[in-house]
Amino acid sequence: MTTAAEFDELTGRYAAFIQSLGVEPGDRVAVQVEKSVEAVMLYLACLRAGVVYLPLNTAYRESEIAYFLGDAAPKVFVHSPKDVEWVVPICESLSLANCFTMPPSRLDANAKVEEKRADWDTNARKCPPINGFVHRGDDDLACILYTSGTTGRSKGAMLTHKNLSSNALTLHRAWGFTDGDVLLHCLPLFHVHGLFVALNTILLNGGRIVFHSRFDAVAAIDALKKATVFMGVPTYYTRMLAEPSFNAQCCEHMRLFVSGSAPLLAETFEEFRQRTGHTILERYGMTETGMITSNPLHAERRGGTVGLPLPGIDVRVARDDGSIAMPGEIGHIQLKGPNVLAGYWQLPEKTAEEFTEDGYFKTGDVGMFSDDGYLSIVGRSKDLVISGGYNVYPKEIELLIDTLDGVGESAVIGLPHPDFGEAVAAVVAKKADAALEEAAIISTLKEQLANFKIPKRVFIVAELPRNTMGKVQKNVLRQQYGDTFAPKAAAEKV
Ligand code: MLC
Ligand code: AMP
Repeated sequence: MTTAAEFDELTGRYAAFIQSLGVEPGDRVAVQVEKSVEAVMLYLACLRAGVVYLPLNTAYRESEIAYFLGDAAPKVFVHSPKDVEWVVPICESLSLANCFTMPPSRLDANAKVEEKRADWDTNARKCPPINGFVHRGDDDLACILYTSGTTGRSKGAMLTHKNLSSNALTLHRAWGFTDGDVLLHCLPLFHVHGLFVALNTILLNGGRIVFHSRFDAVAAIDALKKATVFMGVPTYYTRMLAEPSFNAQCCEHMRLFVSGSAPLLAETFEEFRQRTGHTILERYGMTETGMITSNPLHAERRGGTVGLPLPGIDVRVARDDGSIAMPGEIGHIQLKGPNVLAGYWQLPEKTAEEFTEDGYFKTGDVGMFSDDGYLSIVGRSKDLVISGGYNVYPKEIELLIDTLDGVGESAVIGLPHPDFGEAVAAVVAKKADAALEEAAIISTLKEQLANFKIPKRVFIVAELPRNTMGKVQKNVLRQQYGDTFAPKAAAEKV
């Protein structure tokens, strides 16, 4: 167990170590490490030292990391010791001298000297802690989180201290955090959900955290008896429901279950209520904006909706011509508020494109308000697949598949999947006479892309369907391959 006093002291030491490396306010510290208490302390130490924290998904591969480090030009990179072999050459090529390792749990006394020399925690613990924190203003950058883009190029969302603090304060109030709350934390630490929504609210509460390094349904169910609040993506809920032993008794001490990052199916919402007596509270957000809407804590939590705009956030649904849609009318979801990002890192033009002329951020989600103000998301205007809560932009994968020998063109789509909600699949049109194999394409992609982006199936075809304008009809493909992962189809394939 780590106490609050230890946290205070150790984040002070980590912050002092950051300063000793010559990292100044505004400089970036990039981090790609497994989930651990030390990783949480590093995040907080960056905020205390006034530097910009840049977390990276542990699934990212060498070429992806090379891009992020090249783009963000951090002063420090903290990574997993298992990746040393490929990290060192990247850092050398970028003249990034301050590279440290952070293993999933603290180095034991028997660790080799060379491991300790590079180990972040071993070095940082030697520094006398800083007092307090380096003052930063509301509009100063706190974090950069990369999010993939429809063009295939990832963009760094620049989040300010105001973005983080306003959202944490709002959620803390909206979800009724109180003395004695204990959060069961199973989410990854490199995305908005696990890092800001879950951590910031419970830290603000001064509450305890039951900390799991990854989500495991059986372990999570067992830990619910020690917790009062749980947050997860819909896959966490379907996996818990798949455990026959999961019932109301397991949730006796629980006060609140929150779901987000991807659509919660109506059947999951209902089954959870029947099995546990708890109504999941669904909320909606984005990397660029933190949380936007939430179902209410005390009033009706309406399944199939993402609830009401959070206090202080102005959410509207706009028609194609920019005018405001009526309740019940589908349109583009846009918002304004203290939670909206400062812009994309070094991409002022891209930033401008994502805002309307009157300053509303365009989410790329399509939805509608009910008469009484509940928002429903009915689709996306952006070509995006959300798999197990991770965003996958088809363009990035298509660009890579199209470079492979024998490929004419490709279309990457999301298909309904019982575990991940949506799963990535690729339809590849081969060149005449080319011999393409699904397994070979998948294994080539695995070398270059994070595992959650790898298509679960690749279908090889002679040509892709097109409309009269010549545009590939992804809707036709989604229909054609729609039952690929349906339980029945999967059973037949075995
Ligand atoms: C893992 N795999 C996935 C996957 N996660 N495939 C598709 N989608 C995913 N999300 C694959 C791996 O590549 C591997 O394939 C196999 O599944 C097993 O890997 P694993 O690591 O053992 O999987 P597991 O631990 O079970 O992880 C699944 C998961 C995890 C659902 C628990 O993905 C997860 O924790 N997702 C949460 C994502 C999240 O935090 N999103 C928030 C974004 S913030 P193979 O072939 O190698 O065996 C955001 C804003 C907001 O969206 O509103 O919150
Ligand atoms: P990210 O870029 O990872 O932050 O993902 C943001 C996207 O996740 C949003 O634009 C939505 O498309 C989606 N999303 C988040 N929460 C929900 C939800 N509760 N229901 C449906 N989609 C959601």
